[in-house]
Amino acid sequence: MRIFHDDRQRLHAPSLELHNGGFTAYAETPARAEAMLAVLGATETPADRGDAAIRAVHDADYLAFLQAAPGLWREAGRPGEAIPYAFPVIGRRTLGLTRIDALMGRYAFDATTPITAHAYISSYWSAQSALAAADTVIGGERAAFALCRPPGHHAGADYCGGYCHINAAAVAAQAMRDAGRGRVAMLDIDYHHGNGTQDIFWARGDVFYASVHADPATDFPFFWGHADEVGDDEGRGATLNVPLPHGTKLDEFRRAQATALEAIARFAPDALVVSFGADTWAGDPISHFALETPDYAVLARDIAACGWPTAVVMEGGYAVDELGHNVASFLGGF
Ligand code: SP5
Ligand code: ZN
Repeated sequence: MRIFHDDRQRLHAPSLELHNGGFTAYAETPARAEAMLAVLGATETPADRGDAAIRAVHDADYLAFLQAAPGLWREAGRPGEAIPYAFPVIGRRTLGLTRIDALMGRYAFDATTPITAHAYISSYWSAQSALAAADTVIGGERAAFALCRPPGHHAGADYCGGYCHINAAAVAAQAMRDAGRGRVAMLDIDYHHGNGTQDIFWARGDVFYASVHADPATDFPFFWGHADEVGDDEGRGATLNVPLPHGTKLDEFRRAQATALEAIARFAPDALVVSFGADTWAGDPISHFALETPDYAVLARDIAACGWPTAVVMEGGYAVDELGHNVASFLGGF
C-alpha cells in the first residue's frame, strides 16, 4: 500500500497541554510520526496540490488566522505558546474583535491545541498527504495510507481543537467529491468522536459520516458524538454515531463497526475515507478502550471486505512505542 508523509508534518511541536488542572507534556508529538515511519518503511512525499482543497473545507478567515496567530501572540508580548483561554460561549454576538486573545477563543473550542509557528505548515502537509492518498484511490488503487500528523478530525470549518488545526480527512473526502465521486462515506474509528468532520458535513447528503468512539458523556469532546446526532437538512440521516463504554474490547468494537459499515453500505458510497486512530489500544495513555495490536487487522479486514476504494487517514494514538505496530497491523489487514 502506498504511504504518504512529508517531513514538514513533524515541525509542529507544542511542549505542554492543560490536563487535570495542570500542564503536562503534550501527547500529540512529532515522535508519533517517527514511530510510525520506523515500522512502516518506505513512504512517498506528497506533491503540493495547493490550498484550494483545504479552502473547500475550511473558511478563509480561519485559515488566515491560523497563519497569523503565532506572530500576533508574539507581538502582544506573550512568552509562552499561543493557547486560548477565553471563549465566546455559544450565543454571544459576532464581534469584530482583533485582540489575539479574543481571536484564539473565537477560533478554538478547547485549550489543548496550541497554535505554534509551525502549526499551519505541519497541518498543511498533513492535508497534502491525505490528498495524495485520495488521488491514489481515485486513480484506481484499492487503498492508500496518509501518515497524517498532526491529526485533523476535531477541526471544523472555522475552529481548531483536540490537537487538530486542519481536517485532513474532510479535505480528502471533499477532494473525492470534487473529482466526481458522487457519494463519499467516512468511517471514523479513532477513540474520540470526530466532531470537526461531523460539523463540516452535518447538513450535506453527499458525504456520509459514521463514527465509533468513546461515549462523549464521559470523554472528550463531550459536546458532540451522542447517539441522537443524525445530521440535519439534506444531511439528515447521513451522520451515524455509535458511542461505546470504557473497557470496550474487540468483539464489541467490531459489532459497532459492523453497524457503521452496514449503514455506509445502505448509503452505497463510491469511495471511503477512514479516520483511523490507534488510541483505542489497551495501553493508550489518554484513552480507555482495550483493543490489542492484532485486533486492528481484524477491523481492517472487515472494512476491506466491503470493497470500497479506501483512503486511510491517520488520526490519534498516543502510546508511541506501540503506535507503529498498531498501524502496521491495521494496514496489513487490507
Ligand atoms: C486526534 C485526537 O485523538 N485528539 C484527542 C484529543 C484529546 N484531548 C483531551 C484529552 C485529555 C487528556 N490529556 C492528556 C495529557 C497527557 N499529557
Ligand atoms: Zn483520538
